[in-house]
Amino acid sequence: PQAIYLSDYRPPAYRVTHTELTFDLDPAATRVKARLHVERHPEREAGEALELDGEQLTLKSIAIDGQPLEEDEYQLTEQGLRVARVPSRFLLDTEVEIAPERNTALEGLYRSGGMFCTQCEAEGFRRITFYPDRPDVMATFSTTVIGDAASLPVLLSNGNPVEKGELPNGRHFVTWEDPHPKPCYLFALVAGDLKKVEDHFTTMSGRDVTLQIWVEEENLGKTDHAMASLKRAMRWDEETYGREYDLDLFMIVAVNDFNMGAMENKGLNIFNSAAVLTHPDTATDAAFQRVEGIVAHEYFHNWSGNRVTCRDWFQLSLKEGFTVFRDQSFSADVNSAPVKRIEDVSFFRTAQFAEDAGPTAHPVRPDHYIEIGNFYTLTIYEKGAEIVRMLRNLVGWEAFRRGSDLYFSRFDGQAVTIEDFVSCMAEASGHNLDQFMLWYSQAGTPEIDAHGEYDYARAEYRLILRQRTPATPGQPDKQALHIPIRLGLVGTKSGRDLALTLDGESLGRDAVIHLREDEQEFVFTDLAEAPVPSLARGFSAPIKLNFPYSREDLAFLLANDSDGFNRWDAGQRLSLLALDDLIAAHRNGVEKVMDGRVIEAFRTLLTGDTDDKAVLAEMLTLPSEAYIAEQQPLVDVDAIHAARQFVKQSLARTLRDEFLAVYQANRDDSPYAPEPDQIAARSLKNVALSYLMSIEDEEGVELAQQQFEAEHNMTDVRHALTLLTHSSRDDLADPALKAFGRKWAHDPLVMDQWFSIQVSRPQADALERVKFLMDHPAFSLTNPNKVRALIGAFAQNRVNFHRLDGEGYKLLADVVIELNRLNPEIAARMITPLTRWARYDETRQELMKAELERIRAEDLSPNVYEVVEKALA
Ligand code: B3K
Ligand code: ZN
Repeated sequence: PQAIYLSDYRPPAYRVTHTELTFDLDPAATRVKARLHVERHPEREAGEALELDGEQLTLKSIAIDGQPLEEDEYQLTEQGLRVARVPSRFLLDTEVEIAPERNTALEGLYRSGGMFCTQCEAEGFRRITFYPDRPDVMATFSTTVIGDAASLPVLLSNGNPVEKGELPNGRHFVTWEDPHPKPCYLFALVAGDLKKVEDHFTTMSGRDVTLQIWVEEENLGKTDHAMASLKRAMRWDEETYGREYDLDLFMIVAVNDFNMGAMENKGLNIFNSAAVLTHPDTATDAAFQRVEGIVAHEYFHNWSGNRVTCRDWFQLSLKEGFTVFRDQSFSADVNSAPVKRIEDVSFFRTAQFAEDAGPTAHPVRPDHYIEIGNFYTLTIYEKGAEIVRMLRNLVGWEAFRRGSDLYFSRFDGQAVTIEDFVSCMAEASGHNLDQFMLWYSQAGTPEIDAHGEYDYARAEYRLILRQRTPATPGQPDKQALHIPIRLGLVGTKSGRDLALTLDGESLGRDAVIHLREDEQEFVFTDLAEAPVPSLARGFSAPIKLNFPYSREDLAFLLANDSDGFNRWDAGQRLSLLALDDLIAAHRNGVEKVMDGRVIEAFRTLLTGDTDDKAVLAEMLTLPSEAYIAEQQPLVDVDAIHAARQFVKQSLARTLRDEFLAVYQANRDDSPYAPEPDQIAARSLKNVALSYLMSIEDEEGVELAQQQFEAEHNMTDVRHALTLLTHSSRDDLADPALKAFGRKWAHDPLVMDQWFSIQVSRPQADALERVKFLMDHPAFSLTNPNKVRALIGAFAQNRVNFHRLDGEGYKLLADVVIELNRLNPEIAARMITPLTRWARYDETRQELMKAELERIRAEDLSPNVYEVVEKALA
């Protein structure tokens, strides 16, 4: 496979202004007729060949302006079709045959259960018909779908239905027209025996929009939350960004087999059923919130992605980073903002930091790739969103909104670049963002070493910041970035944020300073008391910030910081320091001693009166094993697990009564609602229960069993089941698992949870369970949700995946080898844990590399090839 370079970008030689498609659906032999209205690109010379992308297509006929082409007038290759001589403007007619039932890659047109559906981003449309499959070719579409009337009563595509009718042989058709020019990656088609739930939305200019969610009949009771979320998102985008929906119909379809969460096809969003269906009995609070976020994300793409799209796939973060930022802001506005930020950042610092430090590290705008499907990453999405967040903070919301308005009006209907976006922000704000652009081209996580000193005599605090970004593959040398650091100086006597004066300028009590050089000194004057600095508040930049905090400093910030995020972070840092000692003790075979300061900090949290239970639940949650691992120079899986378990159990033993009191105080028998107050109380209660269960406290066990058996809502049931399953007692685990598995055998999304819970247990039988469950009737290697639930969850089970006999690695490699043939996109994602081999001890390194070599010896898809080559480079 060949790499593609950003620097090679050229506009297409020919563009398509209008596309007419006719699908005659058949599982084994679907016919696709395409009539493309083609014209030469004004910037390109006459006489160039027409090159169309096409893969796995059987060409049946081809004609230009009605004239069938002779065999020597065109060439077919593995990648597409070439016509050497074409006029400057013409109609191209082709007919191809494809086999949706054999499409296990789930790209292009495929079958999911009895239905037909499509996934075209990034390059799936070329598996449907010959086409210039690139986002800078934008056309209006008219699509006729023909199918069997009995088995496929519903035939959907983008835009508005304009005609329908009966055909001979029990077939029928519907014609759809999408008036908005779009790239083919936004094309969608769905056909199946689906039922709909319908609602309406009146837009800010008073237009009525019909909203439909299409599902299989048995899921009709699981759409309320998605519909409510959609309406909230539509209103929010009008109020916050001034964006109005632009068609009369907006449809969401739930499908069971889907590689990602969802897809923003124009007017016809296709969703993984896991990302849209909810019910109090089957979905957890986290799932409700995830659905809300994804529904909003796909809807927001209607402007940030569809109306204004990407010029080429290197610009992917243009739409994804901006849209993630928009959905995060939405979720923060409609739920608990501090908790949303804590959740997003803890995920980011665990998973994106690991990506940025590994062999597949890449800039937010990569400059080359082999397979774009490998670039739907945390870096493109989440780091891209952090960059947009920094921009918003740098220029302020009002200028940001003006910049956003300018961007949408100036580039409406166009395919543009990241520079186009940032230059609107620069223009609207008057800021110079040249150095800031480096965030897009430079990979790796910047590390900031901070030092501070208070001078009593001069009443000054000197803060020195040094930045360096470690080398990443292909980028040995890094330049200094423009890093906004939001900070406060918390007075050690008053416990209050002190007034900040920098270079004679008064900045208030919470301010942003700008680090632009490798090293900079900031001197804050007129400080009557010594401060503890609270740095990078709210995670003001995607950096690692090191400051030599003492444990007393951290306990102080945990108690006094006015920034909720940093208060939480101080607690995490305090726990991490204690964990460091315990990890060392474990490795050296020394007796472990619990740090009393952590216990006192927890006691204060548990007994204090808090107004924010959701944040308190986060503060009582220890850093995850994965996050602790991120902080270690070399990951010692067993020591990390033992140390964390030790802290948890020590806290539980000492504060048992306090945890029990918190549990009891937060029980609630009122009917389930996914509302912030209820969610907060549930999470606090469940955190408390997990401490009690960590010591298998008698009363805790009883409460967990009661909670499981009460079947009040899935959040509580699932949490209790997890605690019982992860306990050391099989007499607790087995009956609960059995009961749950029997009760939910009919519901694939719940069975996914059942799979995950058991294969993530710390007990030594996790791997055997995976093998056993791979033969379970509810498991299937061709369904991405199942693969993630069983294999993906096991690969996150740190002690068991990293078994010293290498069996965990072997199992994953076996699955990757099979998936490489079935579904390359999923296969490439599943390898990720093996690519991180450099972080482990020598024995594990060798075992992991051996499995990567074994994969490399296969006949590889470009997706898997690219990842494996990087991992072994
Ligand atoms: N844009 C889609 C991504 C689909 C890519 C699959 N290869 C989902 C989203 O970000 O909204
Ligand atoms: Zn997206």
